[in-house]
Parts: sequence; structure tokens; C-alpha cells
Amino acid sequence: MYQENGFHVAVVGATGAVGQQMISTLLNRNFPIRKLTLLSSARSAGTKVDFNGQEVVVQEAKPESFEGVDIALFSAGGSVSKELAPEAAKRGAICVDNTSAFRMDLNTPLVVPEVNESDLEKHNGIIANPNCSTIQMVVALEPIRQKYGLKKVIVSTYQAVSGAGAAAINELMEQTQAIINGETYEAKILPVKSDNNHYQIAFNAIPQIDKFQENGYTFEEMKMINETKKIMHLPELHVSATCVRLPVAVGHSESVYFEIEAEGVSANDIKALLKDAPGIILQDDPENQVYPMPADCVGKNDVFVGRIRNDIDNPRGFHMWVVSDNLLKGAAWNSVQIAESLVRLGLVK
Ligand code: NAP
Ligand code: 3JN
Repeated sequence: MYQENGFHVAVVGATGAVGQQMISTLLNRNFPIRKLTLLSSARSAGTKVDFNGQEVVVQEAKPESFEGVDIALFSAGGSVSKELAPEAAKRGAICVDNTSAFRMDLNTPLVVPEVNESDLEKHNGIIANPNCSTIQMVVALEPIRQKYGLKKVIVSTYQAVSGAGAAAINELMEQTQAIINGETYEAKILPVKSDNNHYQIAFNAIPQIDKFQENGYTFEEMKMINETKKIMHLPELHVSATCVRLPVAVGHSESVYFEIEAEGVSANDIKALLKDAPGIILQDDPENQVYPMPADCVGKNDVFVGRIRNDIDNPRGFHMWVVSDNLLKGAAWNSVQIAESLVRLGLVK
């Protein structure tokens, strides 16, 4: 499991919903690890984590924790990344940051390997991993952009609670059980733990993910809009988003409307293109009721696409349904995939 010629890898936020998936993804991919350092806040320091049969003790994340680290995967919130990623980079580590802290920074590449792997070459010690909802959408849109050009995207999301962390998964499970038992359960986490009001998620749909901005969009919606333009190198692309939380544990779904530049393209052309596109599994057979659903995508690294059809009124407009495991391609797998690309491109010292 440990490889003598491998890298010293640190996972920051190792006890969290994403951090746990990062650890299992590193293991499943047989990522070349010489030494594994697991970091969290002081609350979880001392926790023992099993790594392929060997115990690793979680430590409190501090600037000194990154001495000798080659690759640091951050997933402990934006304020932790803002404080500690520059400290890690200063000590020679390449940081792959899963938070929004550096995503829109002009000097930080924002990378989805299927779309813009070559942006990694411009890194200055920190690489940003995009928002989960953005990642699965751009994987599906990029082959379409390459072949037919892209003018406009309008997306509505149906997001799983695990995107809001381990506490939100517990809230959905306990609240569902309480309602079934006829008991009351006070919502404390969703839609946003630090916001004023909390609403029932069990048997409900909440049209708020992250805090509202002055323009009436939520921060999650603005992340999708701004990150899509940056990753696809399309500052002029028209993008709009509505993000909704559903009582699903894992797996984000998206209804994506897009308008292409080319004329005379059919839904079958788009299906043929996506069938062989990297990172995508096409599940599109309406006659046999075949389409992607989150329950089928859990634990898989791919982006699943179906329900591809022409807009009734606009021959250049199309609709598709895009589903992926938000903790894997949306977070842990995309980060480990970036780390694999960095190694393959010889960008890790
Ligand atoms: P989570 O389940 O609540 O876990 C949070 C993790 O961060 C825990 O390991 C926690 O350690 C650690 N942590 C908290 N404060 C810390 C501190 N001061 N110093 C060091 N570690 C600290 O949350 P999650 O769902 O894993 O998400 C974590 C972060 O990942 C989010 O805040 C977000 O920025 C990012 N994220 C990104 C995406 C994406 O779209 N790409 C999706 C989900 C999450 P303790 O156990 O000690 O509390
Ligand atoms: O809610 C979701 O489904 C995705 C949430 C992602 C998230 C949660 C808390 C903080 C992020 C993110 O990565 O965009 C952040 C953040 O801004 O770092």
C-alpha cells in the first residue's frame, strides 16, 4: 500500500464527508503514497483512521504540519484553506483545494481534467477544485462546446444533502425517522447552518443552497455561473442557475438547457458525441425507461447523462439530465484526478 518512491500526501479535513472519500479514493486508485498525513481541527485530533488495514492518527492542522508534504488535498472549508494552503505551498507542497477560497483568483487554475487539464501548467502552488455542481455540468458540456460551440446554458439542480457535510446527512436521516415516528425534529443545519432560518429537508425541496447574494442569486448559483465561464475559457457564455436541495443522501442531478452555435444538429448527434466522451456514461433510452438517477451513481466516478432532446421551439436548443456522485467526481475524485494529472505531467517536485 505505501510505496517507497511515492509521495508524502496530506488530507486536510480528513474526518469530513469529503475527506473520508478522498482517503478511500487515494486507496482505490492505488495513488503512489510514501507517507499519509491526516489533518482536522483540534476537535478530531487523535481520531484513528484505518488506511488499508493500517492505523493513521489524525492530527490538528497547523502550518508546521506541511513540512515535507508533496501534495496536500484540502477540504476543511474556505477559511482553513485561506490560512493554511499558502503555508503548505510555502513549504513546497502542491495544494489541491476543494473550497471556493481560491477558485476565482486569477493566478489559481480551476481544473476539471476532462476539460482544462493543461491549465495545471500555470499553477503557483495552489490548484482549485471547482464546486461539485459545476464539475458534472462542464464535463457534459465540454465535448458539445468543442464540436458545436456553446452560446447559452440554463441549469436547475437537484442537490443531495451530503453536499452540505456530514451533519446534513445526519439531519436528513434523523428527521426522516422522527417524522415517520410522528415525533418533532428541529432543523438546525439546512439550508445553511450559519443562516437565520432552518427548514425541514425530509419530504421537502429547499430552493436555497448557500447564502443569498445582493443580486437575488445564492452563492451556489453564482459559483456555477462564474466557475463554468472560467473552466471553459468562455467569459462571454450566458449562464444562469437555480440550485435546489432535495432529500437525497448522495448524488446531484441537473436539468441542463443549452444552446449551441452550429445549425442542423440533432439530439442523436449530441448522443453519439457524448457516448464516447471522456468521463461520461450515456444512459439514454426513453423507450426502455433508461436514464440516470442518483441512487445508481453512488460510489461511481463518472458523470451520467440522459434525456437528451431537442427544444420544441429552438432548433439550436437542447435539454439533458446530468447526474453524478457529488462526493466523488464533485469533490474527492476530481481532486485525486488532478493529483494524478500533476504526477503524470511531472508537475510535482
Ligand atoms: P464536513 O463533513 O463538515 O467536514 C469538515 C472537515 O473539516 C472535518 O474534517 C473537520 O474536522 C475539518 N475542519 C473544520 N474546521 C477545521 C479547522 N479549523 N482546521 C482543520 N480542519 C477543520 O464537511 P465536508 O462536506 O467534508 O466539506 C468540507 C469542505 O469541503 C466544505 O467546507 C467545502 O469548502 C468543501 N466542499 C467542496 C465541495 C465541492 O463542491 N467541490 C463539496 C463539498 C464540500 P473536525 O472533525 O475536527 O471538525
Ligand atoms: O451544497 C452542495 O451541494 C455543495 C457545497 C459545497 C460547499 C459547501 C460549503 C462551502 C462549498 C463549495 O465547495 O463550493 C463551500 C465553499 O465555498 O468552499
